[in-house]
Amino acid sequence: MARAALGSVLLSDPLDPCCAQLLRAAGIRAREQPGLSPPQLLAEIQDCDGLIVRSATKVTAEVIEAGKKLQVIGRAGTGVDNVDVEAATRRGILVMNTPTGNSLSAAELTCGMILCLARQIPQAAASMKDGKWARKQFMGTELHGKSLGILGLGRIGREVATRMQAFGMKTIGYDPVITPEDSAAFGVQQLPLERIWPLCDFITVHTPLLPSTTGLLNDSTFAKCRRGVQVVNCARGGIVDEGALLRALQSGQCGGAALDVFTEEPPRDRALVNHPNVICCPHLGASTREAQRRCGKEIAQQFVGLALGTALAGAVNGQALGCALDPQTRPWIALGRALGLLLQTLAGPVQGALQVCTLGAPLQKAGTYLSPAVATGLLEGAGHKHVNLVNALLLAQEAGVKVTATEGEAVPEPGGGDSALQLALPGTPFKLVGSLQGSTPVLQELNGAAFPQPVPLAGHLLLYRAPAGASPLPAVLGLLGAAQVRLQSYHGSRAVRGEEWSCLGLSEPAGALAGAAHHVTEAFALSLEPCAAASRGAALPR
Ligand code: 9EZ
Repeated sequence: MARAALGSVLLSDPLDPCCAQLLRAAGIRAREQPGLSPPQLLAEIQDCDGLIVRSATKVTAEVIEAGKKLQVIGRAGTGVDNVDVEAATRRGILVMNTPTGNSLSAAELTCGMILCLARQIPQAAASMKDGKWARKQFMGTELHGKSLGILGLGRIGREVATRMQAFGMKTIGYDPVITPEDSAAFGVQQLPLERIWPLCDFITVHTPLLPSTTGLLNDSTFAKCRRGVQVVNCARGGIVDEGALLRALQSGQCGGAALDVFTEEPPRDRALVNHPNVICCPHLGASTREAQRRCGKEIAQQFVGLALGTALAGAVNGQALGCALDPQTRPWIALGRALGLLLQTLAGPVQGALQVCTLGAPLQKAGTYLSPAVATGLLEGAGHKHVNLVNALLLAQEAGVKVTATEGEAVPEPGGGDSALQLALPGTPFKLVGSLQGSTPVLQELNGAAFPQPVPLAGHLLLYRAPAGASPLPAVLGLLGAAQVRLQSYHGSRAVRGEEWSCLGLSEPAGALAGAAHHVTEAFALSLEPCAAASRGAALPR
């Protein structure tokens, strides 16, 4: 495949200078054009291979459609709230972010908020600026010995925990994906949420915004808290339900809240911002030079890794793509694609269920990247243009193919290793089994007929089935000779139900050999890229 790489990348927001420097050092043209108007952006994006944004640029479906050459969109920061990921995925455009670059800055702001809540520092400062000396109004609480509930124990939650432990706080918490042993290592005792609520003097949230975390603090959970609990949200607007928070503040059930994020930004409803026990910032969690520099550097490094085909980090919609860069999994992706293409060639327009079954321990969980690989081959075989590992499953679903991945036990196959990939169309005879020989994809079995010598899935192939013992090969060879096509390999299957399959490797595409159909029951031609041309160096391998 041609080395597509990344020619030109547009940086449409203010980013740390190191971002453009790192791109240029890798031979990528970096165009720094912050502050473009939406029409200017639509014009500038047309000839760009990549786009990097921070928060200001809204990467809408319209922008994505205008980016005819666009292969990758990077966000220098956590989350991709300002990118239409669905529209990008449909176009096969990879979306990346830098999930960790902001963590320390977010954790530090959170700790600052906890200290501010405990001593009402912002309110006291405002009172001083207002010309007052109001000492009685600002009696605070000491953090030492108080309990801090940390909901979400990823990178930010644990940095908050270790810092607040230095103030003598007891840190308890909950996270469904972190084990109690892991959290004990950074001094957080995990408890079920129902036990956490009544124990906390302070609660801070550090979860992504998901259906399961939206309104994590609500009327019902506030009611289970200690009276006067203080709450911090420096994560995502909506994790603390804003209506419930206002009601809890008004009743005194909540003694104070610190908000860096809002469901609507900037918030048009100012009721929370104006409440005397609320302190707040305009989404400043990542607003440090260090975090900006780290995110700018990380997104540039991720673009360079992609351009060189060496690594894929921070991908939001490209799990399968990352596996395509791994030398261990890349041949399996090539196999999936080849089997998908072969299935499409044999079965014609595929509709309904397509089962992708991975056999053997080495392919555990491989369905997540082999399903898109199979779908890529299937859609390419059906004539779809612009299919890649990013959009294949979405496009397959829209074409009426529901790909399901399952896992099974490996059956030792002649010449195969201890793992295999099986495709089946339930309710039809179509079933393919393939594996790898070294790093070459091979076909082991076709509709139940095993090949004693597995068939390399590369180059130009002619497959046909004929009654067992009919020996149409001489006639087919005659046709090949007449068409000046050389035979490079021959593989025959065992007989099943009185029939045998033959697979011929040819020097030229076998399309002209439709005449073979006179000598056999059924014939199929397909061409696959030579294995060696796997996707090294391409910006977006298929
Ligand atoms: C949910 C969570 C944490 C949480 C954290 C993450 C998916 N998920 N859910 C409820 N990463 C605390 C309470």
